[in-house]
Amino acid sequence: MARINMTQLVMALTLALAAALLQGTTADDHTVGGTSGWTNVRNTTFYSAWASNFTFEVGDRLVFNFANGAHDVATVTKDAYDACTTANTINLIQNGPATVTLNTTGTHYFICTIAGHCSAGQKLSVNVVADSDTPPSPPTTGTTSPPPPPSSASSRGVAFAFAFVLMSLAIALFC
Ligand SMILES: *[C@@H]1O[C@H](CO)[C@@H](O)[C@H](O)[C@H]1NC(C)=O
Ligand SMILES: *[C@@H]1O[C@H](CO)[C@@H](O)[C@H](O)[C@H]1NC(C)=O
Ligand SMILES: [Cu+2]
Repeated sequence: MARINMTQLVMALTLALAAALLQGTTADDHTVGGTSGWTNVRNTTFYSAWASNFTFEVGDRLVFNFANGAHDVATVTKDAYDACTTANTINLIQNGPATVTLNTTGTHYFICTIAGHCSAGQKLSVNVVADSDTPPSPPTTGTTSPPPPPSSASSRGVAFAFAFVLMSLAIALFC
């Protein structure tokens, strides 16, 4: 008997979808430097500016695109990052493209060890935070059931588009 207000229904659906989307995020790949890749950009703010566009979570991956021999990816300490020294390199990857999984929280430091590149700006520091999408702990009682598969990036994209359409409809109904 209750009359359903169409606008309220759309708003409720949109909110429910938004909540589902926030829980559905998965590990992301971040292509370092975007289309420029991992190169001697001769610009000391370039990679920090790139990194400032993203939130890096445990489980995310950095993809360093470079040609073998032209560059490399050294995982280093903060001191080595600041001074561009290669003596105490923690890990060195010489084959590109290279994918590095961010396994721990805190700041991770990467430089290129080819002479002159780091000091010219080919260095990256990323602050890694806890995964926002840690699944809730399973119930301690009852039969065990497999966890639901994480939603794929493409299904999230479709859901985002759907949410956008619903939001536009709600706004159109209000105005
Ligand atoms: C250096 O990189 C920053 C960030 O991408 C950019 O805004 C700036 O224009 C660049 N500087 C030069 C000289 O290209
Ligand atoms: C991150 O964890 C994966 C899987 O355990 C491992 O293969 C990889 O070497 C780790 N990466 C680093 C930088 O420790
Ligand atoms: Cu280099």
